[in-house]
Amino acid sequence: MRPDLFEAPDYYNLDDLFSEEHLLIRDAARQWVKRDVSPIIEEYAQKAEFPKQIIKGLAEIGAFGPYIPEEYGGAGLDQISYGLIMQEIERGDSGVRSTASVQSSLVMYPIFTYGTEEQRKKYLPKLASGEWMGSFGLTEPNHGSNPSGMETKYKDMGDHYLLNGAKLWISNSPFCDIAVVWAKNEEGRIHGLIVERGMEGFTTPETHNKWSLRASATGELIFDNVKVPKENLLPNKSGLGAPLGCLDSARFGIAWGAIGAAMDCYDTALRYAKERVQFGKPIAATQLQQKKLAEMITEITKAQLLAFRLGQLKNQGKATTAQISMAKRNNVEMAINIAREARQVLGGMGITGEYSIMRHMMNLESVITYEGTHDIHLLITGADITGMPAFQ
Ligand code: TGC
Ligand code: FAD
Repeated sequence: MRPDLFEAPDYYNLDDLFSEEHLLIRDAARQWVKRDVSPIIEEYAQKAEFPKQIIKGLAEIGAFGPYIPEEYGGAGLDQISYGLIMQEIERGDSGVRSTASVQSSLVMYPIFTYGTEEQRKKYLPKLASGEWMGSFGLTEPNHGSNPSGMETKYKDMGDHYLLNGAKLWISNSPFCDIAVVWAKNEEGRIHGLIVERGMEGFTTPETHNKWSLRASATGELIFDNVKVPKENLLPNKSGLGAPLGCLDSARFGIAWGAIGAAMDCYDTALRYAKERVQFGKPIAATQLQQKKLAEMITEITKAQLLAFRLGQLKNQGKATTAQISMAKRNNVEMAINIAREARQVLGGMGITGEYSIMRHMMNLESVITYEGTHDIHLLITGADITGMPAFQ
């Protein structure tokens, strides 16, 4: 892969709206991605392997639990900082951002929000430092968009719970130390349980042959009569609302992250178009390529404004699930469209690993599906504005 020459577009001077702290945090993440992610990520994506050596760096830039209070090892930052960190990481690779999203929003968030003080103290500092890595098990082979139908269940055995079932498509599963798993009790009520690697009957086979998110490890979580200690149940919220609350946080991060992938594709295409000469002039001087580039920067700017306002609302505790859905849906679609257009600007070179665009494009096929598909987010908006859920 070529040297990382990324220059971030800021067409509407959004930097004026960020605090000094936001800019410092963002720039630290940006420099880290340039130094430690860009030079190696293509090779890891090609060989379909998660680069474990970057875990320490992710922890150092505050990517694990940015908004978790410092007393639990988090960075104690606001939501806009969280968004900016996700944006910068996904500028490097969506799969790396996935690892950070899962650790922060889907593992640390539920332990912090629904867990006991003992659970917070036991797990959060180790997750924040990257000493332990977590995964989040909601999706099942028969229940993706409709998690309320989940079949994974646990039984109260007196001194422990007995957990049975299977989760599919789980980011970080092959190497996770713990998994936050959503399962039904005997009354059919959904609860979160912390399952630790090494518990008998718990296995995490890897899912191979992915054409997307190749630098992120994905797998299953299989529970075959796993004895889970009673103190591993997250007691402070139950029902589908508990995992959906985590998804609000992760989807917010994705709305920002997708901007990073789009910015990288745009920046790459702009530079290439200025340098590539055909018919005696740079292709950037042709109207057709300018149309592509001008539309890209317009869409990126709109997405940045949407994310910024959502960040303000989230900081105030006012962002609704439907507002988060709209931003996730809009920004991921924006990014995938830009990746496709940017790939064309590079002609044949666009399909090679010399440039990041094709990797972003393939990654975004997962991003547009996970954390709620593009369709499901449209239906969430539809239900919100009409008051008539059309899921069933
Ligand atoms: P519905 O009837 O709407 O709601 C059930 C209960 O939950 C409450 N609720 C929420 N609570 C807190 N926060 C939210 N955001 C909430 N949304 C809903 C709701 O009030 C209700 O409470 P109660 O007390 O009345 O029971 O549920 P539904 O079954 O109709 O489903 C709605 C739907 C389709 C929107 C939901 O199931 C959904 O979002 N499906 C998509 C599934 C999904 O996004 N899965 C993601 C899996 S994790 C993942 O993909 C990680 S990728 C990680 C990475 O690598 O980055
Ligand atoms: P389905 O729900 O079967 O959907 C198939 C199609 O039907 C989609 O187009 C969908 O939009 C459409 N559809 C479904 N319902 C409706 C409806 N009511 N109306 C109209 N159309 C509908 N899950 C986790 O729990 N943890 C993870 O860490 C995780 N990581 C992932 C990593 C990757 C790389 C991928 C690809 C997925 C991951 N997922 C994870 C799972 C992800 O959340 C699901 O794939 C997603 O929610 C969709 O579920 P599904 O794949 O079963 O598709």
